[in-house]
Amino acid sequence: MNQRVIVVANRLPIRRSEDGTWAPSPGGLVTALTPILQRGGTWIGWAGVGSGPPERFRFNDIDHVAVSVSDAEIDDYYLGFCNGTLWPLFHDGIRAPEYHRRWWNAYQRVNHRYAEAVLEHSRPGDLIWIHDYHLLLLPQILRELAPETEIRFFLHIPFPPVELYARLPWRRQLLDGILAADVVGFQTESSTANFRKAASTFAGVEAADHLLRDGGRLIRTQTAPISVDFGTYDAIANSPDTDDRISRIKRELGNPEHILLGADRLDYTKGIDVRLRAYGTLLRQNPDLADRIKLVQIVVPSRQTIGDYSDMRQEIEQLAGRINSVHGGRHRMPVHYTYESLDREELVAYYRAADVMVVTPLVDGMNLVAKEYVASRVDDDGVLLLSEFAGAAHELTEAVRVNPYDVDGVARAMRHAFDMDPAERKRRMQEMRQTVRENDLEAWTRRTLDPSLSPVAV
Ligand code: GDG
Repeated sequence: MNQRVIVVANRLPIRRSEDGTWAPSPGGLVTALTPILQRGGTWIGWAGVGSGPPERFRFNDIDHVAVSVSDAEIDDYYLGFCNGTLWPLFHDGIRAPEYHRRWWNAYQRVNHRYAEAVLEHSRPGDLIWIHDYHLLLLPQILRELAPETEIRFFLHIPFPPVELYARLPWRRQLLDGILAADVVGFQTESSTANFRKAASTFAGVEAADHLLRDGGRLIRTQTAPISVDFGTYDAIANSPDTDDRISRIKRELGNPEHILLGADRLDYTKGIDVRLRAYGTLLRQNPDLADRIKLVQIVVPSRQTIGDYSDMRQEIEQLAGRINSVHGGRHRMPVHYTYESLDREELVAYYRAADVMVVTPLVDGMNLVAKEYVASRVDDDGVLLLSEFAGAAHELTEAVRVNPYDVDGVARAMRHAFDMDPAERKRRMQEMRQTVRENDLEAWTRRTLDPSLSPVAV
């Protein structure tokens, strides 16, 4: 595509390194978009810290525009409306969403600020590509200020069933916000269907095929499951450095017979507590296993100042501690728990060291960890245990599927996973690798930026 792409997301794809300089964030989206943006695009977002970089700067051959968000707005817009209202509501309401007019006001204000930045740093003909739940009002604000702009929007988290969405006091405003985009993308068919139902119920648009008609405008909806950069994971996993890391990791863990792995951002949607409970059940039912297996749980710090998150952390740490005190001994700890962020090379080594990857979200837009595990298993081995409520479950059909609400079922699935015979493990992993290889991040980018999806004439 020759059009210049302006990516707008809550965060810029950079982070501050320990020496105070800026470095690219290691995220997959950044890797996928870098070549496109290096041909002349811009990334607009918040730098993640109050005293950020200059407003506009070139980094990694990409123009970056930093939007400023004040401390009060971090509270009301980011921690408040984004992560205290929208995040829980859009994740099946598994924590009670809070509705505060002050948060809503801040959300509107910050969305307007992003719109000003887009207008200032784009020119006619650019494609504006807006990401995620932080910026649901942005398409409409832009459409009003610059009606001819081509706008695409992608939601990374699930769109909830209409019965839940109905509770939102600002349900109409947010739908109108999104509906001003030309193309609206979702991770799964059910999110797409939920959005279309909500749009026809509360925003009075007509739905037909993949289109929505809003007066004289047509909006296209698209289901496009996001993926990972298969080649990069495959290459890291194949490197001699990874082999050394795997040996070190296994040695440090005491060379257990079987390693189960969980790696998640701290979040109550990820079901980290579920897998610890299931693991405790497994050990209770099979006491002989405590000497032979180890669950490694890596928790990446996230949104730590929100009460639900610190509560979840405490609960997880208590569960891990209890399992170690009940089933452990002086020289054995059945759970190895860390609360830290690892670099990607180390994470891939853990993926390769793990006989079973345990991914048990109660609800998840996609879950990239599941796909990264598959992309890293260059040895065609390893079993993926995957919640049926992760978006990734629709594609990774050869995973061992679990209902994360059924703790006994998850415990049985863990046992089944490491009892699985090698030929079946290989067949399943090869099939999943084929799926992720063919539907990798580049394929997703091609689909979501496909020029033939451009505005449809009525
Ligand atoms: C949202 C949606 C959707 C993990 N440990 C470390 C680390 N990670 C990286 C993984 C992975 C990413 O974090 C987590 O991605 P997920 O997809 O699992 O989850 P969310 O953060 O909730 O993402 C989700 C996604 O958006 C994309 O659309 O799939 O459903 O909730 O890439 O590798 N990264 C580093 N250190 C770690 O220890 N650096």
